[in-house]
Amino acid sequence: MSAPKKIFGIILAGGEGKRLMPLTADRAKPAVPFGGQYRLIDFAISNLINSGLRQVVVLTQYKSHSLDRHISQTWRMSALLDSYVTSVPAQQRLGKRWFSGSADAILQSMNLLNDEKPDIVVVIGADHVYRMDFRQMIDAHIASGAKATVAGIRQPLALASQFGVIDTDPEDQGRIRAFLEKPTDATGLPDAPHEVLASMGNYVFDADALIAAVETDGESPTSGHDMGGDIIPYFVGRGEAGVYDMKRNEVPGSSPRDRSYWRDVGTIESFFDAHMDLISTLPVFNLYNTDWPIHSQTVNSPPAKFVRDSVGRIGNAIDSIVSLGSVLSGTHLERSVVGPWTLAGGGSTITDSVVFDHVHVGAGSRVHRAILDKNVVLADGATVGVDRERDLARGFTVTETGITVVGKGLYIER
Ligand code: ADQ
Repeated sequence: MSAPKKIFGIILAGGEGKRLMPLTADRAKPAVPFGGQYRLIDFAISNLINSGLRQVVVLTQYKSHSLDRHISQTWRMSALLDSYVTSVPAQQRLGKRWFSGSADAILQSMNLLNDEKPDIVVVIGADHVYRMDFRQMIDAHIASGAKATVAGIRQPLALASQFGVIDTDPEDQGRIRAFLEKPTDATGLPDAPHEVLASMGNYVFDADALIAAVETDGESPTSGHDMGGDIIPYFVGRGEAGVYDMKRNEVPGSSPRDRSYWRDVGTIESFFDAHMDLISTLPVFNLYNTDWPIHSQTVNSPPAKFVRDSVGRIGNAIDSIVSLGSVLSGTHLERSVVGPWTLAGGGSTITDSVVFDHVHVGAGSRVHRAILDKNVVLADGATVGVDRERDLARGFTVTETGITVVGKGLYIER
């Protein structure tokens, strides 16, 4: 039997997340709150830790303060074990410049690989909601003999321009024969013309091959220094890239429904839809799988509370998630996710919405199909998501399907 491989995890967390504005106005996309008490990066880190990885670095860059704080507060306990999860900010190790792309982020962090000398490097994005057992992907990578393995999942053809699209050799389904980053003219799969095999942005590499690839890429003046745009095509061109199909993935304790759950939450619409997935009665993504916990900051907060207000109106919640520290006093909440320490007053209604932490919803106000960022305050009797034109006139973002987004700390008048 061969000796166990030493595995090192790198989470790429330096992207801007422009399409999630205004939620990314002053935080990095991986630090955007999700599902009440989590932040997006908790899904990536939990998947790696639950898969047995013990050394994980998070490469940060853009507006990283709240992300760094969250990582150190949530994951500091692991320092007691033979393991660590640390965030590493851009340090301009190769001259006075920030990361020019995700491959450059790895090149500039080469000291970490030189110190640890791993055999295998798992490189993943930080902005997806999913459940994945990376042990299976690592085993498949080693068994295949590929130098780079890309995780793939089927997605609608209409979304092909948002993803790296994988084309496999029909004679050898494991090998990638072409990889196109965000093509505008993709064609569907032979057995499913309306679908493509999309890259999930998660990769497993032989460490020495990854080092050689990013160093070669670093010397190219024409490269975009991007993992999807440059590094994966480099391996494909050499016939050294394989695919790991997410459908094979079975995570301990998950039901057949949520087994292959994966969502890119890069847009307001998909971010909103992923929340609605959480609150369905039989969730396609189940947070209650104790065999595969999604770890987050344990806030020292009292339980959520639902009470009548001073005139006897009932505070209740249906098909919803309510986080610790929140109090619904005479409020009706339906099909919504509420973060920690949010207070809602008598006679208010919140429907089909995502409310972050420390939001104050005044008495008699109404919130519908809206995302309210942290510290938003609604005056008594105020409305959001009810009148599209008024929301636009007040400077709020309103998506094509009518989701109103209110940025951090805004005060909404009646
Ligand atoms: P995108 O998500 O569009 O596509 P990108 O913007 O490079 O690609 O982000 C990938 C990850 O790298 C994100 O977690 C981001 O935060 C991080 N990142 C980006 N620039 C960085 C930098 N300069 N420093 C550190 N981290 C950085 C990718 C793949 C596609 C794939 C989709 C799946 O390129 O092939 O289909 O993910 O969503």
